[in-house]
Amino acid sequence: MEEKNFSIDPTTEALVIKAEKEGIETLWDRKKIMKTPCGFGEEGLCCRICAMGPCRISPTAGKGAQKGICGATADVIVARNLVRMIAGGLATHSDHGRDIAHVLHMAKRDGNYKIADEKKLLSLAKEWEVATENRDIYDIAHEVAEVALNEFGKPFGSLRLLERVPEQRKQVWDENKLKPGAIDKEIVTIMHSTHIGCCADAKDLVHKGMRASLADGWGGSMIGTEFSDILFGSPVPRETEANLGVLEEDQVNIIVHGHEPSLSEMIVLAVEDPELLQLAKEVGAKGINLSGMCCTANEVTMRHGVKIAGNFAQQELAVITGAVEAVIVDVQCIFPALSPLTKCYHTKFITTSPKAKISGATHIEFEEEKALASAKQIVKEAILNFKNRDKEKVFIPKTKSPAIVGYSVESIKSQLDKVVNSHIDPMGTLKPLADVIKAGVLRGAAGVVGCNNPKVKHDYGHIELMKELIKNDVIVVTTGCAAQAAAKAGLMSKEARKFAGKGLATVCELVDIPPVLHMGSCVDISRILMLVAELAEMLDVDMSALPVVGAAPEWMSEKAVSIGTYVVTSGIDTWLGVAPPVTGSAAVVDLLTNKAEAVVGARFYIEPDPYKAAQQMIERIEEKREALGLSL
Ligand code: XCC
Ligand code: SF4
Repeated sequence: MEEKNFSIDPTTEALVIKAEKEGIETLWDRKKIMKTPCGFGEEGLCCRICAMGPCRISPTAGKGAQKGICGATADVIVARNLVRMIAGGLATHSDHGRDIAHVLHMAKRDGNYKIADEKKLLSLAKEWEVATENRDIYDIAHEVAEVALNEFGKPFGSLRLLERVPEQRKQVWDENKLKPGAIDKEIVTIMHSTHIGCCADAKDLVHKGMRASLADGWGGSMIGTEFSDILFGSPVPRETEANLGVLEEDQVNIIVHGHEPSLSEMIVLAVEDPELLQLAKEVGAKGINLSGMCCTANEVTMRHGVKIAGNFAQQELAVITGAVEAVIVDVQCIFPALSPLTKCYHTKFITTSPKAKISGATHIEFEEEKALASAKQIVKEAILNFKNRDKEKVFIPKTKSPAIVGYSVESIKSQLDKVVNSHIDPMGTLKPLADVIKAGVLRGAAGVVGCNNPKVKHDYGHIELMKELIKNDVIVVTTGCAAQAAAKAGLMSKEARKFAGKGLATVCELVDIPPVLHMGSCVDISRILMLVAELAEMLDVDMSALPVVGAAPEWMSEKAVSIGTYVVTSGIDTWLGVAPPVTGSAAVVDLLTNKAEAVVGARFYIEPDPYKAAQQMIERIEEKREALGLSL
């Protein structure tokens, strides 16, 4: 790694230098070896859907293959590849949601998993017409869970949670046949329609992708969020710290990494177990220090203030500190590289999900029925590993930042109530937020979400974009690895007001919030959807009319493709910092970045430069304000 220009995070630089000295590779080394990416793949023009191929076509070069062997055109190949990515993302988020619903289904008063937010459960029961009177709360929970589980495979009708959108949006979806059916069915339909010799119409394929994506945001992801809140509590604002400096030299360091809170919640309990704490002392540690990476970190920081060790691109670096006793993972966004890497240090790499076994890792299956016992066993392994730490190899960067996290829609409302409407008559609505947007004190709101991707300087895309937006009085809500970038950069501390424009700074002061709000993990983008839906209802307009925009500056996963698509299909313009593999088809690019607007009222923008993207987002916000006749 000669050029050290791959991250704006000082811990990242420092640890990559350490890795180099120790002869250890990181994602940036592997990226370099990869050289130029395959041009066909990058443009979406490689099809390996059947064994007559793979077919790689060059429609623009004017020579070589113009069509696949079956006759599939560039438009068809690109669209099929894109919607398969959507199906992949939808499957991943939704299977997570399903798992959480299963956990609620087995929750018991005297079990490992209990109900933490009865109010939310009861309101969901009411919404789904589950009887609540004179019933045991656990019976209600089990029936609500069953209703949710049926959303995955029901033979008729569309999804119940779609009822949450304002009338105007329902109409858009009705008119354009965009309402998805059962969640699993949407995935199956895409896999079927993209099989060799099935759907060969790019427009129709993209339409299918848009419809399916709604089953993610307003289906599987939303179930994930709702049920996690019911089981583990709806987040409220709390303090935490972020970046690799949260690791402690004299403690057993355990990192939870992955996505589903069912595992991490139990680890949170296990590290507080007096016997295990005693054991930690016996092995010479001062305590057990738990921190998280990726969305698991977001889940446990939102609900317990567990510290954030870092985001996606930092998972290897955590191990390279030499100070981590165990990395405990479940599903998604886990580098297979952690397996050989952890062998170069003393770190135990523990997989726990039957869905994500990784060769070379220690697999301790996390059994939900015996959840706490499994969690304790896993933590014990970590403690016993403390003695194997090689002090010579330890280097923990000092950098960390304070952050306030925990902004669920409910907590945003109660925060607004606290100050704006004083203590007389709490409204429990977003009205104060709608009012400051109407008045122009805030110009609008932006959701900045998504991953890290070595095609973008680590965290640069997120941070520069967020700073530009808040400087211009656009409040930022964020989830996923983008949220962790913000926490690390200090944008979630109260002091971050100094980066905000005058209007936003005033609101932050009045309402006592940072200018960038952590709303959770990636499934929690469903919280952002609900926020926008309620805001639209408040102003009695369609969601697409609001001065609200979305962005994924450093996205990389199929999940992100599904997210971007459901955000656009929900009427919110979305900026991507990395081009998706669709540029091989002018028609598909035109559908996504232009024609979509006539159908759903929003479209994609592709803009790698965060300053330009911010400018475009602000312009779009101002256009929407003008159309609504809001103050200039
Ligand atoms: Fe994964 Fe959810 Fe992306 Fe981060 S933001 S890299 S998908 S952890 Ni979801
Ligand atoms: Fe080639 Fe068509 Fe088969 Fe794809 S489906 S590999 S384009 S023959």
